[in-house]
Amino acid sequence: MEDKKKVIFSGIQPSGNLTLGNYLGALKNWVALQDQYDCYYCVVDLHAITVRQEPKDLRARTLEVLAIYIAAGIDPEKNTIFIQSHVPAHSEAAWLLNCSTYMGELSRMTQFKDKSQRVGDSVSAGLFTYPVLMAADILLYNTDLVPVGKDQMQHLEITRDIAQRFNSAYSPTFTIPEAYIPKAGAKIMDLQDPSKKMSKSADNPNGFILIMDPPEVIRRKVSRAVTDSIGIINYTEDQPGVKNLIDILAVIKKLDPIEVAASYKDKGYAELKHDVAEAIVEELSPIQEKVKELLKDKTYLEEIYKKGAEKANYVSRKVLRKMQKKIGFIQ
Ligand code: AQP
Repeated sequence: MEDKKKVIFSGIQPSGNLTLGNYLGALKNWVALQDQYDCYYCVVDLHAITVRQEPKDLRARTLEVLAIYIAAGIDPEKNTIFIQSHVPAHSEAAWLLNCSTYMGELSRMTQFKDKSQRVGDSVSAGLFTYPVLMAADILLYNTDLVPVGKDQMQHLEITRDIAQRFNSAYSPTFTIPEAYIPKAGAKIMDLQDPSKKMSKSADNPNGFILIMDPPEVIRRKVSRAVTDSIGIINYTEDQPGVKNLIDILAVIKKLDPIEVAASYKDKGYAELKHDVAEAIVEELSPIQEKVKELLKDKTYLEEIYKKGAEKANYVSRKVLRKMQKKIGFIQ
């Protein structure tokens, strides 16, 4: 009998247009993993509303993210691709897990600290409990591996803690998931402030490259990327802007960043930026074409997310029932 494949769960929020960071840190790895694992790739719209979204934009972006998944190479025949709000078990399990989560541990989450500062007084309770919803997403599928960028590591650790707490308070219920952090591309930095990660909701659009940015915009943003006045290309933390450009080039070209840096030893920043921009354009152009095609065929996209929701509902409902039973709810 064939061995059961290990399970992967991951998702991206339609909280803005997807960036090169989302692509290199998450999506590109999802594609590489799809043959080996039983993968659930979700558009996490419930997460997106932890920060206020314009309904019309949220609708459009949710479909665009789905189209980007497929255009990037995630095969809908091999993977379960779905929209989070179509699977009510996520919200229900999140409530149950909220009751096994401590305020103290949620207060330590750096994403909450960063984002709540940006939002100011109107910070939602949802933003605070975001990691619990993420734990529900992962645990409902008995996930073994979660491919994420480095920024999500803390959320994965709290997921493991919540799962272990639930398992020991009741009885073994959840698989304890592991993070799958890519060796390269795990943290792409903001082009204008390389001390911050590249983020789709950053204030300065010159800091991020969008997957759907046209070639001339990509070239312009890369040419304006902040570097330094050292003038020599090295791969070091002391030159975070240059290091970030080398990282981007290395991940796209599947090369070692130190070797990339060495090959630019006698070259200038302008040449490095030119090559980085061209590599990004070459990588993203075919994806952009496919996304545009896919968005013209809403019926096809609907077929995919409906089929995905059917499978995800079936699998997650079983785990939710198990949780409810163990907690002591009458079935
Ligand atoms: N800069 C990055 N480098 C590498 N990986 C990244 N990811 C995000 N930014 C980078 C990875 O993309 C996946 C989806 O992230 P998300 O959209 O669910 O939320 P996020 O991590 O909060 O991403 P953003 O772009 O910063 O969104 P906003 O601005 O809405 O908060 C995750 O696997 C993440 O690690």
